[in-house]
Amino acid sequence: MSTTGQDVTRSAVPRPRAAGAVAGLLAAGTALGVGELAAGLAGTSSPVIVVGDALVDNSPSWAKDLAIALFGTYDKIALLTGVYSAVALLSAVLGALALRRPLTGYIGLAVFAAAGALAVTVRRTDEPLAVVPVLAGALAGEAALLLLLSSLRRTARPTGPVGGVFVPSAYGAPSAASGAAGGAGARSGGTSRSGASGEPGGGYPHRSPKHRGLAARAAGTAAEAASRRRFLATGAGVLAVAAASGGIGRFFASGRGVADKRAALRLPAAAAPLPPLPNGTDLAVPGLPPFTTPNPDFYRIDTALTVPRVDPDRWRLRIHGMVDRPVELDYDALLRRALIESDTALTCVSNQVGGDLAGNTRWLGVRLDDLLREAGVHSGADQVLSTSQDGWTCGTPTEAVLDGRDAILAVAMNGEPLPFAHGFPVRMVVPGLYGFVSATKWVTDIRLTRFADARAYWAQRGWALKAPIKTMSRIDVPRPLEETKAGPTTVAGVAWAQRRGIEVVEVRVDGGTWREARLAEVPGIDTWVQWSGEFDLRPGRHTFEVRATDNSGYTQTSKRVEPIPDGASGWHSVQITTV
Ligand SMILES: Nc1nc2c(c(=O)[nH]1)N[C@H]1C(S)=C(S)[C@@H](COP(=O)(O)O)O[C@H]1N2
Ligand SMILES: [Mo]
Repeated sequence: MSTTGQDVTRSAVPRPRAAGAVAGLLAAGTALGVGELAAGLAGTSSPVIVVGDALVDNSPSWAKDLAIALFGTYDKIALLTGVYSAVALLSAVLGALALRRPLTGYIGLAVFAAAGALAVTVRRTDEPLAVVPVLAGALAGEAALLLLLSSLRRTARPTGPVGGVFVPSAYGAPSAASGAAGGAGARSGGTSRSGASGEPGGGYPHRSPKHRGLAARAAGTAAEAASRRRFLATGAGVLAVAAASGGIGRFFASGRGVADKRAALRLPAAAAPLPPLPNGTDLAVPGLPPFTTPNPDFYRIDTALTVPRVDPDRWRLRIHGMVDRPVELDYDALLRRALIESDTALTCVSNQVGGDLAGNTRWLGVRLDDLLREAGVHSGADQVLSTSQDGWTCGTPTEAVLDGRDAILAVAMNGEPLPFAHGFPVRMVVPGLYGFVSATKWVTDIRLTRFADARAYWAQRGWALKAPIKTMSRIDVPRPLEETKAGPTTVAGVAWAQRRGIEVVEVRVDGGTWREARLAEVPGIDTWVQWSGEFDLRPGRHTFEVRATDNSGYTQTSKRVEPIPDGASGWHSVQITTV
């Protein structure tokens, strides 16, 4: 083979190893980007973080000390930089090797993934789901490598008279292949497009080595440009996917910083703490929900597709509209105010008779009436229109906020900062009103206005403007259609009439006489109350019914109405079979 042939080979595929390295980097980048995205979506740590954490967790203390000595507080950045650099270096080498032996690349990536999966399993914290982003990333990385390698390979296939020359080079083996390919190029060149391509002198076989070299170089330049374009286009596409998925993943993950802040929060104690709950709020009937609803069990109702994660450091509340002095508060300023505790049951207007869209807890928060008085509410401003971070609106009667009940900006429930799903960092709670007119989660804006002038979210959709919670009772035990043993049978449930309190709960079986149920203790009138009764049942089918009377003397009506527009009514009944 002539020197010119060698020249052609070299110029035709510019630094194939470099292309391989780039392919390797891009594949690894895709793996990391998609891993980041999957982690963001799954709410788990990203693969790089998992690997970094595993390294930190499992490195000897002298290494940690050294790292801290060398990098100080930048030790985490140094560690991640190290992880990224190692991945970059290894993937570039792998990519270069994969040119000749694609399998090396695929297996290499799989080994990366296995290392990531191992990191997940050796991590001390229990986060098995973190393996999902590792696998997703690995799959995406393999796919990217496949695309990139095949774009390089296609590049290398004969594309013209001397296209064959590039085949071996493209795989990074210029010396072994150039001779054979040169011959192939010469042969095919003689019978194909050489004439048509307008090259002087006709077919290669009749040319001198020098001529052959020149022609090949000319054709090679065209093929080279095309090949480069193809590889660049594929590479750009892969890069875009990697960057976009990584960016989106990061965006989702940004909420995790807020989770850390929430976890680290130490809320001040209440300036006016309530006494502990009285003994006997729980009747200890199996199957009866506890008096205090555990936060994770608290019903959740909102219009948010993804739970907003509001950074407490960026949270602001504006109180404005029909007021003398608009107020603006940040989270610290809110927490500097006197906090009160309030035992209040929340209820959703959509709750059906017997439904479970109610929960009871001890809230911690700042009195809203104080704030409104400081702002100086204009007369005629009959609506407190609150808006959440995500744009949901809620209209609360001003008089309900100002009449002395525990209308609060709540920051905690059941001794814990509000869970994200329940409005972290700040929500409204106004006892006695259904949630849609009182309980704005992630509240950021409160405007004093008139019901005549502004309609809140659900009011625009046919629900009531004002919606005090209706007196309600529910049977929780036994469950509907349960089969129980004949004989002594416990019936139990909860009842609520926030702002009035429950005076009596009555229960009856099979339409018999109403019997007064036993009532549990309560700390106040704004919670629910547990009740229970005993019946001696014969075998057969039985129907229990319950009704409550509140402290205003009102007894629940048997008239069934649907939740819309202002809450369901009617007696709850449960059928069972005893054997
Ligand atoms: N931001 C916001 N707050 C909201 C809602 C909403 O959709 N968005 N729904 C309200 C309704 S209808 C109810 S019943 C209560 C439920 O509160 P919870 O999810 O903490 O139980 O939140 C209220 N606050
Ligand atoms: Mo609701």
